[in-house]
Amino acid sequence: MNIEEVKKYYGEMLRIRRFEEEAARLYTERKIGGFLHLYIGQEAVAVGAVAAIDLKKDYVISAYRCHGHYLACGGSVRAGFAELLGKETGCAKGRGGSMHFYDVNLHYYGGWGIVGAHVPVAAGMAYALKYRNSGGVVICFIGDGAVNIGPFFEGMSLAALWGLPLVVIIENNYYAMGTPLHKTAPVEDLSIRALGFPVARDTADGFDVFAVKEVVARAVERARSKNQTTLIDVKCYRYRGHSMADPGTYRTKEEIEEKKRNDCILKLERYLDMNGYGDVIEEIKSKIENEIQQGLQEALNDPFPAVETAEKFAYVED
Ligand SMILES: Cc1ncc(C[n+]2csc(CCOP(=O)(O)OP(=O)(O)O)c2C)c(N)n1
Ligand SMILES: [Mg+2]
Repeated sequence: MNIEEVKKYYGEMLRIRRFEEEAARLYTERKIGGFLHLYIGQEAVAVGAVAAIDLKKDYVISAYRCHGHYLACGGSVRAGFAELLGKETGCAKGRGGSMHFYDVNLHYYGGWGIVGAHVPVAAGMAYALKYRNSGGVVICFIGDGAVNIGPFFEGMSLAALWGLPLVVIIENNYYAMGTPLHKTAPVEDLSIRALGFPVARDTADGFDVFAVKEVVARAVERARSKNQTTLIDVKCYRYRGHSMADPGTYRTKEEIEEKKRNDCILKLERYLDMNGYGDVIEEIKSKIENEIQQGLQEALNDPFPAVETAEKFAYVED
């Protein structure tokens, strides 16, 4: 492993985890309205995938567990917290909240609350990139719960038919709310669905940021050079409940502890430690902590939107 890359991805994953831990705290303090779905445990998927693309020309879109994808695309900690808090400085001007992070400048197109609904949107984006000969690719993150829903099939069918530069990543964390994977699919590898469209398929270990990067890079190359769509099953796990309102009675503590032993961040921390970079770990931790605390304080002090603007920004305006 390249040590500079290890440091970079370690920092990026830690940044997401610390953001999520602080978000959980804000939620229990009742400072955040609506739902809050945390990404803790799955950080290697967003960071590994985004490491494989070029955000100058490529685009990212994801579901409602979206804070990690936004941050991995270079989203600001302050604008993220501000969005959760409903502040004017939020990345969606405080109108979207937890499920609707968004930043067109970063090429991050949300943050979608309806399961599977963004797959046809991703196909449309990929169509536009191909039509304009831009050389760009779209990465679309979905959950394992999305592969049984109509829009998934509609988007994938068109992607196959039109040969779209699209990479669909199934973040297969084994659960859709409280429903375990074995109750919704006859196999664990959901990339099997690729055969029916057909599109290319692959799998990756979502606890290993380098493995995710490698597999996504291959798919991106296929999309860029041959306009071929790929469906990737990435095995991962969310340590927290589906949302903050979920007591998680459908799985055991032992199962969660077993998954945590393979944690994507601890793995890189151990690697750095064993190779004599203990001081680097502390440096990265303190840099991230400063960024998190500063962004959080700024967001807490930021203003709420003015009441008279309540109806603005729902639609594009001239
Ligand atoms: C069309 C639709 N049906 C139901 C819901 C309610 N719902 C919200 S999240 C979710 C489970 C999705 O699980 P998965 O796709 O595996 O994503 P994960 O939460 O594991 O990240 C459901 C059924 C919804 N948002 N949209
Ligand atoms: Mg799931």
